[in-house]
Amino acid sequence: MGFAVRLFLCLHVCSFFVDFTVANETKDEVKIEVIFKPENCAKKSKRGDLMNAHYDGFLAKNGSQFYCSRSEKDGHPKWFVLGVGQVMKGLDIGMDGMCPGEKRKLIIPPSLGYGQQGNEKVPPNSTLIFEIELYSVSRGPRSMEAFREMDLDKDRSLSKTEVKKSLMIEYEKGGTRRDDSFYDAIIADIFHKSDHNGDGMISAKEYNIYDHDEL
Ligand SMILES: [Ca+2]
Ligand SMILES: [Ca+2]
Repeated sequence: MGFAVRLFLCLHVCSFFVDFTVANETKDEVKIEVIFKPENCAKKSKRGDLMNAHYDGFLAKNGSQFYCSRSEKDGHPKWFVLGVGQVMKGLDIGMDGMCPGEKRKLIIPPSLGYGQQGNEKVPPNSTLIFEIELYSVSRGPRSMEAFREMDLDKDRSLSKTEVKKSLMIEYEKGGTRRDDSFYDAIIADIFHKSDHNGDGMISAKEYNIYDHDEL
């Protein structure tokens, strides 16, 4: 339960991550420089893991900073799922195989970053430099185990009621009551992102973004 709920929270919190254009030049790659690696690294990040990290983004051409997660909104480290397009391609690639506590510098070509368009802070065709500190790696937030736990009536589909029940367990652990509007906002966001065919249910297929075929 915890993982799934945390993923939902992540989708909620990480809405600043955008979809990025896929690389069209195969020779482009991310350069990875390991700045610090903890001695003890039993668990390395891989696709599908829930990541918690701080990062700073700079333009390679003049070193100016265009992004800093520390000064963004609440300043908490960002949550996202690795390897599924919640962050730009270059971060998905460059943060693979990373240990909790590790620091990396990534040099990301435009094709794996903001591309030809750029964004409001990044000019078109910019090579990007990211300095990353990874705090935690959690396994498989979208595991089938988590899905089955949430799917109370076992119809292989998550209704809004089922999602709400799992959110309530998570949010009201400490005994704090939340009102309906609190949950309605989160649930609307979750369904907006996961209910691709708009039928008001999150099917196993819609939920399972890792191409597993266990169901
Ligand atoms: Ca169900
Ligand atoms: Ca659906």
